[in-house]
Amino acid sequence: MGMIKWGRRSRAALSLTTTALLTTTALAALSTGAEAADTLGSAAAGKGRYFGTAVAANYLGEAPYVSTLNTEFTSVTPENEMKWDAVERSRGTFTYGSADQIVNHALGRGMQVRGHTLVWHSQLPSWVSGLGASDLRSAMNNHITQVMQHWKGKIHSWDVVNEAFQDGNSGARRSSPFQDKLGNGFIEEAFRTARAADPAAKLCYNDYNTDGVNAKSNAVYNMVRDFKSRGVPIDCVGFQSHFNSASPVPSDYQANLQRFADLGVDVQITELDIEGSGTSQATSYSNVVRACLAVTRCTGITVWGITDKYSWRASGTPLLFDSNYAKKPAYTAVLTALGGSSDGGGGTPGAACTATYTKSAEWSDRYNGTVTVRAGSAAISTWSVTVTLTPPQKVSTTWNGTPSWDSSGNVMTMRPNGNGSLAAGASTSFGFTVMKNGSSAAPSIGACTAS
Ligand code: 9MR
Repeated sequence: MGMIKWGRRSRAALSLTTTALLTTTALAALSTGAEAADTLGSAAAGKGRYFGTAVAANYLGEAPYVSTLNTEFTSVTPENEMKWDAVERSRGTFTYGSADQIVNHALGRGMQVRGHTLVWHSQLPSWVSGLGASDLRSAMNNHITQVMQHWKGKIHSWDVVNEAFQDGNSGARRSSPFQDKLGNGFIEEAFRTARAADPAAKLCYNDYNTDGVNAKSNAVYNMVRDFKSRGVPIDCVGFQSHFNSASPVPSDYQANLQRFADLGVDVQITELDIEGSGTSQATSYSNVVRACLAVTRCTGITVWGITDKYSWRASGTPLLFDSNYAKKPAYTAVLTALGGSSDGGGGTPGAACTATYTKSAEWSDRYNGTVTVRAGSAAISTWSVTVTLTPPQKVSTTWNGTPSWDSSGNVMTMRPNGNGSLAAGASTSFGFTVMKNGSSAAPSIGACTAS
């Protein structure tokens, strides 16, 4: 943790010159007593489900990434490391190193692994697209067989075929080397080959824009119904669930999951992320979790990344942890929807706080910052706020709070000195001196977390 030596002292009130203002709000979940705080994984397990995340091998050396992963999640999906271009970049040469890193990390900690993905038109090496039909058929079947056998018995569910249907109203298959050269039968063939390669793995079809009832999901539905009626092996359907304002959580999301489940397959939410922030993002996340819990065969939820910092659409801040790994209101909403409790007890239903930053003084070599923490419409018993600096800035002094630091030394989490309780609407403030070391950048203030 702290790599920095701390000096702390009290100061009299500062004269405030407001030159910067940042406000963030966090909602804290219902607290059920003095037991330890739940995690996403433990709360989901209480409902008989896994709670997973996409993981990138690149970040497994980053301490807060790994600690958040290990604490909160019970399933992982390699974000890119099992795709065709990662594991068989040239024909017949298989490279499993990065994916193995993720698989070993997960299995060593009792997490499940989702395999993603075997047959997909994207991230496909050009040697595959260049093959003629009969060569392509054997390359596809060999790829499925080799990759599945490498992790035989270790993968909970495989996305055997990914995104094979077109967007829009046609209900048609997407053009791809597989579709164009092998015809409609390629999906069935891929599933049959997959069943033979690792009979213990659940075999999923995975797609996006199939989250509500629409032409595309109808086409997938008809395919799954046909597979079930003819005994083609399929165990699950993945609903990616990438949402934003142009593509919000559909009102018939639950009904759509249910109609697939009624065909006799499991349903899984496989790549959930929802662009937005604050309460509206939190509400959408909560709706997704509630929908899954209402469908008996919805066996788990995977979010498409841990932190907004590394999201494939980072600018939309679509995940549960902000770029400083602070829990967002969406996190609390998910935990609450899963029936979990977000603190160690003593919290108040609806507890919330805001954190407002001002630069209160400035000199050539340093500036002072003040953060005012204000309780929302309910009393709170404690709070925490993250303050992230721009390196090589360093904090030299703090007052009116107890700081702790992440391993980078750039992210300070401030908690109260002693009793942190605040009446509804009441405020307190803490302060710090930032040595500029060449950068006058304002700190970024993360979500205020209250309980
Ligand atoms: O998140 C993945 C990103 O890092 C890759 O650059 C991208 C390449 O296609 O794939 C992203 O993951 C996709 C997933 O594999 C399939 N569904 C859509 C996901 C988001 O694009």
